Amino acid sequence: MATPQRDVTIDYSKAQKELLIEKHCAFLTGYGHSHSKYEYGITDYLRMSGVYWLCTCLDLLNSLNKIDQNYIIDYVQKCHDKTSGGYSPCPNHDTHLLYTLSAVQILVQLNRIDLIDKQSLSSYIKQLQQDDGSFIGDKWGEIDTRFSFCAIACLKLIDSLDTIDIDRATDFVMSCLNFDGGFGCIPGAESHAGQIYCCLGFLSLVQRLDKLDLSTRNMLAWWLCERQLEKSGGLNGRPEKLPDVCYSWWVLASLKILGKIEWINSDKLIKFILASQDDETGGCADRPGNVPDPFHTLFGVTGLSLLNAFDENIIKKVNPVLCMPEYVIEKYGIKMQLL
Ligand code: GRG
Repeated sequence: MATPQRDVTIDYSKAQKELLIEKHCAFLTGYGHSHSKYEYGITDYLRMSGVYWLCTCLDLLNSLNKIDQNYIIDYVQKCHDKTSGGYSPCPNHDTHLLYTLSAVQILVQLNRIDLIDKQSLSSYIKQLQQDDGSFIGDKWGEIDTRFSFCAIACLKLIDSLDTIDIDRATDFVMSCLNFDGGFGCIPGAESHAGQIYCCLGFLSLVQRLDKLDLSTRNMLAWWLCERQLEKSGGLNGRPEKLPDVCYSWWVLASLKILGKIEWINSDKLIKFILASQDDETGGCADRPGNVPDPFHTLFGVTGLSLLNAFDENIIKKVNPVLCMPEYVIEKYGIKMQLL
C-alpha cells in the first residue's frame, strides 16, 4: 500500500478567495516602520533582503509609491562597504553576497544603478570565486550554489559578467547535479527546490541550459511538479515535506525556466496561495493559518504572477530568473535563456 503524502488539511469552503491587495500593502509598509517591534529587532541580520522583498512586492502590486524611495536608497548606501565593495544587511554588519544581490536589485529597481561602483563591486565578487569555480558568501568561507547564483545575478545586473571565470563557475554548478535531476547546495547534497532555482537561474543567466540534456530536463521537471501535494494543492521543497507558499516561487520559477510551468495544477495552487493570506493583518504565511511575513508575501505574489492568476494591472509580470518586475529587466535589456 502506498504511504499517504504528508500534507495539511484546508477547509477551502471557508478559505480566503480574494486577493487582499490593500491589506498586503499596509502589512508590508507597516513592517518597515515598526522599529520598536521584536520582529524588527531580531531581523537586522537579513534586513537588506527584507527591503528587497518589500520593494519588489509593492512594485508588483502597483504600489511602489507607498514608500519613501529616497529613504530606502539612503539605507542601501549606508550598508555599502567602500573597502570591500560589497553590501551588508544593515549598517555596521559584515558584507555578504546574499545582501549584495538584494542591494543591487533594489538600486536597479529604484532606477539608481548610477550609485553602483561597478568596478569595486565586480572586484568584490571576483575575489569570492574559488579555484573549483564555486563562490563563498563572505570571508567565513561557506560554499553554496545560492552564492553562485547571487554572484552571477549581480554581475548580470551591472553588465559585468566577464569579470569572473564563467566556465569554471558553470562546472561547479553542474557538479551539484544529482541522479534525480535536481541540484543541491554543494556536490552530493540533497536536491532542494530552492537550490534548483539557483542552479537553473545561474544556467539561464550564463545561457548554458544546454548543459542539461533532454532526459535530465524532463526528469527535473517531473521532480519539480511532484512537489505539488494532492490534498492542499500547495508545493513543498523536497519529498515528504509540508507545503509552503515560498515554493510557489522556487518551484514555479524553475519550471518556467524549463518551459514546463503548465505541468502544475494552477487552479489548486492559486487556491492554496490565496488561502495563505491573513485576512486580518494582510500578508501571506507559509501555509493557511500561520503567521504572515514579508518573505512569504512576496513569494505568494510572485507565484500568482507566474501563474497569470490576475490581470497585469493587478499583479505585474515578474521575471522568473531575477525575481524582479519584468518591465525593469526589459528597460535594462538584460537577456537570459528560457526553454
Ligand atoms: C533573488 C529570489 C532571489 C533569491 C536570491 C538566496 C537565494 C538567491 C535563493 C535561496 C534559495 C533557497 C535555498 C530557498 C529555500 C528557502 C527555504 C524555505 C529553506 C527552508 O529549508 P528547510 O529545509 O525547509 O528548512 P523545508 O521546506 O525543506 O522543510
